[in-house]
Amino acid sequence: MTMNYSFLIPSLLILVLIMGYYFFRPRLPIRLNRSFLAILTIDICTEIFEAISSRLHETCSEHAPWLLWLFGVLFFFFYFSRAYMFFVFTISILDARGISRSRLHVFTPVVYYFCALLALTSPFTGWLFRVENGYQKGPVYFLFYVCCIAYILFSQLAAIRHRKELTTHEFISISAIQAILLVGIVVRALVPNWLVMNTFCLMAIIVIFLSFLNPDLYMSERGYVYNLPAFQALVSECVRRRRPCRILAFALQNYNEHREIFGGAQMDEALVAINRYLADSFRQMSPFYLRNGFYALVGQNLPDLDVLRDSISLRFASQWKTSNGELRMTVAFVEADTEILDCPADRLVNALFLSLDELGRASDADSSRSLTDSIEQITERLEIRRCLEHALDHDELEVFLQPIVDTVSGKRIAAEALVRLRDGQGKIIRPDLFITLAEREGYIARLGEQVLSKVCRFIHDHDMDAMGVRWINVNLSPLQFMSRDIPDRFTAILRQYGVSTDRIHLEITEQSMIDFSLMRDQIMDLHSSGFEFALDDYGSGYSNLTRVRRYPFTNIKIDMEVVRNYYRDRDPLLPALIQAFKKMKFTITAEGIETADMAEAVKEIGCDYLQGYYFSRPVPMPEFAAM
Ligand code: G
Ligand code: G
Ligand code: MN
Repeated sequence: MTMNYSFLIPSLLILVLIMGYYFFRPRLPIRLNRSFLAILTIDICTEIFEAISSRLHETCSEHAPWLLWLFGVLFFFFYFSRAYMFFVFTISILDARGISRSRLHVFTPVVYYFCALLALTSPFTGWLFRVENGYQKGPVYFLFYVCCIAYILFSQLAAIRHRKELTTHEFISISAIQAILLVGIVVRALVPNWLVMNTFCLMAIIVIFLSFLNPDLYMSERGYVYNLPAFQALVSECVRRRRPCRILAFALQNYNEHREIFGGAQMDEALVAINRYLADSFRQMSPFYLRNGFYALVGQNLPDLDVLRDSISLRFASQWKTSNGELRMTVAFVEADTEILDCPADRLVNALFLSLDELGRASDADSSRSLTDSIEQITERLEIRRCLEHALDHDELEVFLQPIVDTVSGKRIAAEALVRLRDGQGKIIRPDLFITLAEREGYIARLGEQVLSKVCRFIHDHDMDAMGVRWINVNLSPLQFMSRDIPDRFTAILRQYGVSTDRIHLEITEQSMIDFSLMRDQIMDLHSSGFEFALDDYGSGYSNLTRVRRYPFTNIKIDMEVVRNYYRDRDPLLPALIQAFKKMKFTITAEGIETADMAEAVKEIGCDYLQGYYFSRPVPMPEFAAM
């Protein structure tokens, strides 16, 4: 049988080209890259041994049998290794996405070990192949196909199992690789002397290269250094494999202000210069541009971080040349050691950004801090989120009520509902902590609805008139207006408890009163359903009276800081303002009343309602009912 080398030789040449490219371009020290190098190497070896053994087969009468045995064994050994390596590569992709290994992966190498052993022992057993007038198939030669097909199946199963964690593009690429390999096996079985499997392997390698290893996927758009996805991949691999890795990150201080003053083009030039400086000066490390003027250097055996920091500080003491002149920037550093920190990679990266954000805004140049504090902060935030999720799921948010007192009668006339959350030990978590978190992470709508439901249940269960309580104020976050159906949902909740809308006043803080038309529409909608509105914390934000008049507020709550300032200085501004508001038919509530004197002072200038610790702190609902 004569062999056809016209597929094999071009494949080999292209492989050498890809290999050269791989070494020439920058590459991250992660497992994905090493697996790819392993595939390339094993594939090149397989092809070389296939070429040699095919040639030996054609000219077998001229060679000693041991030579045929040797290259036969080498060929089969590498052939099995290649099939296995393609599978290992699929696992590395999953690994790079932080997908943990399953039980499947424990026994998958077994097929490979078995086949490799079969190849290595063939000279003694003759099971896989024999040397007899060239190569002859042994009784278990079919395992040659079984092994390849098994690993193709394993790869595809792993991809299907983790379909959700992969992007569509990744999933399609992995599937395409398996399809190409499978077609290769079939063609090879049909026409073994064409040596065509190598071409299909090459195609698979090209798909891998284009989809997963193209260095441009991992390089910063301004060149020379890696980007954020590369940083996440490297750090998560170090953390997961407990590979010691040290990070020196730094922030260009006031980066955004610099960008505004000097312009994007100039700043980009400076960043390119910085990238180049980092890539040239710290060759033994991986330099990254993260975002927003944040950089990081990562290395396994970094030299002393202090020395590194000093050398960067020194460089930043002088200018960066741009085409229009020179730019000077200050930096501040964050240091981290993944071994010492011992926390999940995504938390580490979040904490790093938290620190860099702070340092980027601060002005103490060349300062340096360790990541430990930010990690604690992030951990605390996660704990708060856990408690919040639990409370939302189990209807366990607490609502406290603080009385609002009528200045004329001196009796309570209303209340403000204030949400409370407890941690695992029953300690109250500060509302400003969990409300901003709820707003940032998308829990605020559920939180608001649970508070409203509990307030409505309270109204339903009690004789409000007997308690002298005419309405209850409920705080609204501006983010709650982002869902279109808030008017419907609110009226539905009231209907469920048979509460009429005039029992509920909705508070919106002055700071959140940005002009945003959806919010205005929704407020108008809610207002026409009968809800009244109060403007909360007046005087703490931009006091634009024109804007206030565009909304249907009936009550204005003077911020406690403003009340306190008036009580101290008796500045005539507040009385004048209150007179103006009263002419506009607003009622006025003074917040933060802590003493009888304060109550007297604000009563004199015309406030209608008072709220504060002097009358009562916010208290649990049963306590409020018993007052
Ligand atoms: O009592 P206290 O520390 O809870 O209030 C802190 C802040 O939390 C207040 O400014 C108040 O507006 C806000 N807040 C309290 N309860 C709620 C609520 O149910 N929803 C929203 N959006 N904010 C609330
Ligand atoms: O921002 P808003 O007005 O919605 O929140 C009211 C906040 O003010 C709540 O945190 C409440 O606990 C607090 N508060 C209420 N009365 C007083 C008071 O007399 N003194 C102080 N320091 N805080 C008060
Ligand atoms: Mn309020």
